[in-house]
Amino acid sequence: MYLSIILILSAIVLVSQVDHSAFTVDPEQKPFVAPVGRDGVQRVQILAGEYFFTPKEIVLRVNVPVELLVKKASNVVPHDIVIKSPEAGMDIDENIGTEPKTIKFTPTKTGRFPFYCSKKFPFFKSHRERGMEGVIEVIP
Ligand SMILES: [Cu+2]
Repeated sequence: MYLSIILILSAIVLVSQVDHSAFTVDPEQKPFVAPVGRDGVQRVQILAGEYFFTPKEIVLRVNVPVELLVKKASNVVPHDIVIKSPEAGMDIDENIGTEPKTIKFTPTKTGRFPFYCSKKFPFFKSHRERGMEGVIEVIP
């Protein structure tokens, strides 16, 4: 009897520990607020991997020029970055290599706009479905 109570109690402790860790915030998941350089350009470095972008939430100012410095972690899997929001001044579709590539644009509208990798192997889920997507939030 006592043994089963102890077992139940320890099970509750274990479950609550698991629960607790599920609420731990991953620092990489915080929105990245792009700093504006002395030259008036806001810059963000983006890393592409299997299957993610870091940072995956980017905060940009409207009507301020942007330079994204994009590269991928390894050369094994092909990746690209696509932002299809021409109404907001962002119409981008660029392959990503292990050498950093600079992508320039100026967001012209506030709002939340998706970016993603459009690569997909036949018969497999797309990279976007596997998690290679993020959001650009353009603020006033
Ligand atoms: Cu990809």
